Amino acid sequence: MKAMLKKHWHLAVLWAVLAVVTAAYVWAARVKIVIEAENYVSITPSMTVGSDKTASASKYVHIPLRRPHGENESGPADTGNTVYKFKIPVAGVYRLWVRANWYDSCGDSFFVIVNDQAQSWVGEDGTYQKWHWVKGKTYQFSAGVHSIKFQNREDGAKLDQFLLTNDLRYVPTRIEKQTPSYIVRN
Ligand SMILES: [Ca+2]
Repeated sequence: MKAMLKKHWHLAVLWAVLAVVTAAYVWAARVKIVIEAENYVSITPSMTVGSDKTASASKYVHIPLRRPHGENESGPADTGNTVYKFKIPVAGVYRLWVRANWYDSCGDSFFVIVNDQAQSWVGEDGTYQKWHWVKGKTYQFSAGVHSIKFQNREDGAKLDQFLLTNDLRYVPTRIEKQTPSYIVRN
């Protein structure tokens, strides 16, 4: 055994090096982009900024409650929205997460419009009146600059932060740190 180890020690070294390189590559390819909702490129009413000490950086954006609060499927009263731009470093499938606070079951979602094209939505998860992370859909991104728009779908919906990650197993649980290096400001 000793003789065999002596003979093949270079294979063990090679294996160890390969393991480290592979781990480093997998780690480097993992991307998490976090943007504060109030750190938008543009904002269109009725989307507006609100203050709350329990929100990250004490600010959020929201579609204010209307009187009367929308309780039917008549559709949103306006196209109030915020737009964000960000840099995707590695092409792939990314999961959207939003840190949201919904008023009730008639105020618990946003339209999500990626690159002014695909319209989808996020929300309707059944948790109300508290900040929490809501799992969104997945989107295919090429490497480069992209945009995302959160648009009025129901009044009473608040957005604190959102997150995009190509680590599809990642589940955010608390306030995340904003990642300025991925944020495009124009
Ligand atoms: Ca915030």
